[in-house]
Amino acid sequence: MSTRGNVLKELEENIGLTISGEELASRLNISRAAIWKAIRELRKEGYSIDAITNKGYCLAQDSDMLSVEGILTHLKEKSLMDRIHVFKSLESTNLTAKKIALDGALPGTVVLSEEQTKGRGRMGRSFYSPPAGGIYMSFILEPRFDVAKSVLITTAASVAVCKAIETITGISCQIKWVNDIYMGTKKICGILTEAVTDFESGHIDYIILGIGINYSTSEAAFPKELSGIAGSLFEDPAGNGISRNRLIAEVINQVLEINEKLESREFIEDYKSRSFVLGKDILIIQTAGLDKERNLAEGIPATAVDIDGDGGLVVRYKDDSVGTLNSGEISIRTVR
Ligand code: BT5
Repeated sequence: MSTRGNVLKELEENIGLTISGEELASRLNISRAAIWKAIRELRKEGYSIDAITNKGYCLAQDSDMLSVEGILTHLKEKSLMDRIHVFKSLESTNLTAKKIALDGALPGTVVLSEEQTKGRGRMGRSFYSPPAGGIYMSFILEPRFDVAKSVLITTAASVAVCKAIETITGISCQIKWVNDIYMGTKKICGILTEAVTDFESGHIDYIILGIGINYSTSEAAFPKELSGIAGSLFEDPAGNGISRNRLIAEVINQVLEINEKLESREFIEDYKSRSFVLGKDILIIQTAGLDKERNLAEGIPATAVDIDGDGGLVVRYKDDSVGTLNSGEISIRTVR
């Protein structure tokens, strides 16, 4: 790690506390001049670091700059450090993750960006991703088994994100099948799972799991068309003093843990208990197929009755027949 990285790691591990230049220099086995140079570099990047005479340096408690070092402090698996990549601005973290996967990036790699200029949702929709206050991240994952089950990965990831949010912030969220996470009536997170396929063999090489969380994006930062739809975990731009790095690390911890145990499907019960769709009357909006126009306008009324072992939504139609929705081509609206 560079001197800058080492100094940042020490400051992140002691966020809100003052460490003397002498202490830093001896821990890192470098000169005090080198420490000072690194501090200047970090300040230039935007870190708020106080230099307190005769005491030392202190990274402000409410510092919320995304960094590998800040994430690493809270990461269970420290060896993943080299697989975390933080960018200032990207079109889409899913797109970059796909590109680096094709260039040989290892499973477990995570791509993050402060903002996305073309954040993607499902079915050609967009995910609004302004800078400051958002978390936009994509995992490169190995397809563990039949990828037709990719809805299972989305299901598992929804549980992982809810658990991470709960652990770090104490806020409980609910899941709308299949990929939306809500706090109260507002969507605060969306998940997009995509496959990277070998063009010749058709074999799925990687799964790209993209997660977008509105952490402390202000109401005013959302475009008009999202008002009443999108919300954020925190109104306070400083996220109530909890850094995004901390939540990101916990999301990584939880996603990797749940992904290891995907086949056991243990998380399905957890998913069900967080689902706000089960037991409700819904409209199935079929966005693919011949009936597109009609279905978009009217939807098919049904009742959501269960989540099956593959993350599919079991529904009962008005004629009492039962079916399962597995496709990502379907979205659901709760009847108001
Ligand atoms: C999603 O699609 O919700 C999946 C979003 C995945 C975003 C992540 S961010 C990291 C990674 N890189 C990417 O490029 N994407 C992933 P969908 O279910 O299709 O929902 C899209 C709809 O949600 C839009 O049509 C809007 O109505 C609404 N929406 C857009 N931006 C939003 C936001 N920031 N917060 C809440 N709702 C939003």
